[in-house]
Amino acid sequence: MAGVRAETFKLLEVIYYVERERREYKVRKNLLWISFIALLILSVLTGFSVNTLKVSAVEYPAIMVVPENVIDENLKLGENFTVSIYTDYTGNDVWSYEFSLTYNPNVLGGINVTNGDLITKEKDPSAQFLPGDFNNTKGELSLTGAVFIFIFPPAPLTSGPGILANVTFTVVGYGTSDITIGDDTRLIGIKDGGSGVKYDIINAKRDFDHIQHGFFSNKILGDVNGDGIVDASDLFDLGKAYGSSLGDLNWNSDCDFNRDDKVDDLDLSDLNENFGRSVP
Ligand SMILES: [Ca+2]
Ligand SMILES: [Ca+2]
Repeated sequence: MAGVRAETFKLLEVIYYVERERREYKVRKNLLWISFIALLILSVLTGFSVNTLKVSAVEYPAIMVVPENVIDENLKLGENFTVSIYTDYTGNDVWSYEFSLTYNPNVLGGINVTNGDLITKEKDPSAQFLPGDFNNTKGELSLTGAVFIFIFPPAPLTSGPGILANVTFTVVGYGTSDITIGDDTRLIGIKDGGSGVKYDIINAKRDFDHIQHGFFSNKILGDVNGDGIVDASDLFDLGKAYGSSLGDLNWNSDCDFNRDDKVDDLDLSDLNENFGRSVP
């Protein structure tokens, strides 16, 4: 009898031990899950904040031509259009800007540059706009800028985003033109509320990947070689570049009518639609 009791007791002890182990395992497992989920949440949050930083203007300020692409076959000789030079910078230490542009003088002629809304007399009476000159033989707008004049610090400052300037072109030919922001382009700030040092918030030479150039085309979509007619020779060129992406050996930007850095069915369908058309 005593032996049976001892055996039962032993068995109970084993059951208790197993049960305790099971519970501890469960707790450990739960803990593991909790830390796993916490880690997951943390990584998602971290990833999210990294993504937010990437798109945040302050963290990645840019100077850009807006609109980036002016693609319009109706912009024929003598028609005008205007692009803005814009910054998405949201900091409040902006003191001055300067920029230059180059373009294809066979297609575009610069006719007017006016100050934007970033550095204006409304913001501070000391604002001065210094327009550059167009050289329509070379296709250049020389350094154009605006600045808050000051003698004693603190300097008047403003905050972005805003338009540096508006540039109006007239169409002088049939074809395409890059509208390229020059290396000497800068958005300039002054630290410590206008009492500190001047510094380049954006410097086109240093921060070339913070610059978005512009593009113009009045070619008929499909006219790869720009001879004013969409025909078999354009189809031949597109065939050679078909399936390529920017940077590929057979890449040809003239075949990328919708400017999405790929030559594919979308471009082929543009060519198809206009096949046989020519400039009047
Ligand atoms: Ca052609
Ligand atoms: Ca394309």
